[in-house]
Amino acid sequence: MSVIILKIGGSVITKKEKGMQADLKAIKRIAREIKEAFENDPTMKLVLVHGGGSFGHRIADKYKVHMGLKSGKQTLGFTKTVQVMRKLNLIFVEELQKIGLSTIPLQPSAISIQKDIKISEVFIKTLLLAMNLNCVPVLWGDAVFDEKQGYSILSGDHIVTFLAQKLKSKRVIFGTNVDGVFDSDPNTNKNAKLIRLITPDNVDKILKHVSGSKTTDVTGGMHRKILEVIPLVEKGIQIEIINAKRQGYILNSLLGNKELGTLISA
Ligand code: IP8
Repeated sequence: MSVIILKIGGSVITKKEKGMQADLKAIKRIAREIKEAFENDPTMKLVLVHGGGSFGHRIADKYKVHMGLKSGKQTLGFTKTVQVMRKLNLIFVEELQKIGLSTIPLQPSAISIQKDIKISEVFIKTLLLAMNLNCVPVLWGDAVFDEKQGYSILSGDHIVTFLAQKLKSKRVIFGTNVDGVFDSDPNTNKNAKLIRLITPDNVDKILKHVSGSKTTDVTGGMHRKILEVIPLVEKGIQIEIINAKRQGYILNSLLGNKELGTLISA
């Protein structure tokens, strides 16, 4: 049974415009959808990853944690970034546990390190043991120790691409706050069309129209996400980008519907 990796974007579970605030309504709905997916398929193997949203990105940006250690003043910011992400994760995992999902938080900054902003080590055994006991591991974008730079940001997307390969996953779902990848910016062009399929052959053309993130985002937006997953696609992993703000989309994609957003596949 192949593992599904589901990343829930920080923009889905936090309110970006309102300081540091979790979107409890969205988290509760997502929890229900995941629960229903398990009721439909109790053998499903799932790993959850969530992003930083208004919790991690602003504080990381304030102290320039993503630039690595340049001045000692940043170190407090590094520890604060870890702490706010723990807070967001606590809220997220608590809601999942409340409705009966055995979710186990695995703090990325405690089980992994980077070297020059690339994952160099992850203590993956904890995750495997958790899954053997039918627990759903929950990881998140975090500030982590970096062997070269002191510390750096490990984005949730990067965790996803790393785990997808390690766990030989066949499907990765990115639950974002947009319907998928568009051929132009849907915020400025009302005729923008949703691209249903991206392949390694058409990706360069598509990337010319895809921008980064519009809000404070120290790890880049959709552009970088697509670039990062192409090597996975070439290894036969299917990537789906869906709008996790839409009711039922997480449930339906977990149940196997691949036509909800943009599919990136060979
Ligand atoms: O939102 C970044 O994770 P992402 C997390 O998945 C932090 O890119 C701490 C900024």
